[in-house]
Amino acid sequence: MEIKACLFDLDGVIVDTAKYHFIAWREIAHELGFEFTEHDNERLKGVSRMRSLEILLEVGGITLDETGKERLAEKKNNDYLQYILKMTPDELLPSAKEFLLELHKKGIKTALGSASKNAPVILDRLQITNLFDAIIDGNKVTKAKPDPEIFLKGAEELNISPDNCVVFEDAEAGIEAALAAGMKCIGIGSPLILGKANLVIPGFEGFSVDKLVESLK
Ligand code: B16
Ligand code: MG
Repeated sequence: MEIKACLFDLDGVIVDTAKYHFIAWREIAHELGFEFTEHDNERLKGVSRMRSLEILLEVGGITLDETGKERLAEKKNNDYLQYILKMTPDELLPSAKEFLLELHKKGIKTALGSASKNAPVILDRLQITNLFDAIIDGNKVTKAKPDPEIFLKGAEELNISPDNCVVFEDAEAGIEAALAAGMKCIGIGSPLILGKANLVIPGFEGFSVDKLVESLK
């Protein structure tokens, strides 16, 4: 295949925001009177804010009406924002920025495809907004991953056909979304969880555009 664009998930691929999501959700669980563990938090990765709250309530065995849910989701987000507004470029995952820069140098387009409605703030804090030719975040989609909508919109904004696109994802639902979009997919993390991807790497350290091209031959 000819690679004309790379699309990136944010949390778990470019930066680890999961730790801040965890602190903010755990605080909500404590207020409701139950414990929320890091193991439980794994279920929230790549999932929308409202769906995350529903999973949290499921863990605590709590039922709430829509107004109650809206109030808690807003409270969690206000807490979470306090953490991400303090983020610095040091929090970029190793070699992620270097890989984005290499893509630009080689004329390969880039897009963000993140479920997070806070993605623009995070990119700004990390000082990498200008490294993306298109930004598709949770405000621009109606269907969550594994639906391919987010990546198809990214390809459309870049004006590149899905068969010339490669997605980088850390969540199983994201890999399914990429494959359903007709794109190739590189998993970031463990092959045990991301086995459906075309290739799984632990991160961008030691990775390069040449290695990407070679692996998709
Ligand atoms: P927000 P990604 C996802 O980011 C997170 O993995 C997930 O835990 C979070 O609930 C979701 O963003 C929504 O985030 O509350 O900021 O809109 O992996 O899709 O980049
Ligand atoms: Mg992710």
